[in-house]
Amino acid sequence: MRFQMFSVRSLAPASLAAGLVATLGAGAALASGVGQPAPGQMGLQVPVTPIAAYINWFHDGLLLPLCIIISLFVLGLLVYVMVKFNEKANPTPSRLTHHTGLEVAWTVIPVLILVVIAIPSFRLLRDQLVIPPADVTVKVTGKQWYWSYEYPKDQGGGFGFDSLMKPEKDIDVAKGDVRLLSVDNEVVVPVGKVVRMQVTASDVIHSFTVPSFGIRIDAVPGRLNETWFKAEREGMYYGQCSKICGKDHAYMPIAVRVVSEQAYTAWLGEAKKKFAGAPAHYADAAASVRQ
Ligand SMILES: [Cu+2]
Repeated sequence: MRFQMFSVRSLAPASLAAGLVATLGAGAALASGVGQPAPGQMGLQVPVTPIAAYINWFHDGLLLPLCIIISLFVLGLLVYVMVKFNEKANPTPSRLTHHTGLEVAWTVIPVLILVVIAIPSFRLLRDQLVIPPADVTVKVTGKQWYWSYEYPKDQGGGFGFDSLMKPEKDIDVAKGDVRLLSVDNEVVVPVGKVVRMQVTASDVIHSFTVPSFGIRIDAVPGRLNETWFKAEREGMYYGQCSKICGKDHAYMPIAVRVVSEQAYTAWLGEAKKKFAGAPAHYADAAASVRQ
């Protein structure tokens, strides 16, 4: 505990600065886009799932204020000590070495603060990890350097496709394309439904992350991880691979289009025709694995 007090103290100026910057940046964050970052944005992306909303509250409503209060308190203590107990103001220092009351206080108060943080933190973990009955399941495979998606047959799917970043020359801003985030084939899911993502990888570890859904889970070869989201708003939501996975790590975006139930059913019908047979990249990847 004492060690912790020291480390908090030594970190104080840095965390204070971060807290102030984040507070000042809150104005800029108001202008943040939905489903993608906005220029100059400081805060988190606009949440569109209950989990993401909870994460935003946890960060902006609990952790950041606590951080700012503790930083200001420690700064105040430092200034107080510097003014009151410097050599000039206090030429004969006290020889006091123990103060039971103070020691109990600086042990118990941090413990209470940690408990206050732990309760919503564990609740969030439980909500993220205990997956409610799913309406739609999609399997995601991270590859160097793109994502593949599979829609199971028993849910009207029975097809898979690769999703690669649109090259610079194909970006059409008028059509809503976003540089470095738009892809050739988007994942399409229905609004207001529980979507379960089963996530794995075929080569190295990747990480499937969509900030506005509040999801981030590692894609590990040989392991099937699961996460879920329930988007409450239609639209395009972007994410990126969040585990350094090789030279094109920065160029394997995730693009999820949330649509109405009817539009989803229509898309399923089209996609089944469009993606009939194994996609070209699947064949490539399989061949390269066999070599
Ligand atoms: Cu990756």
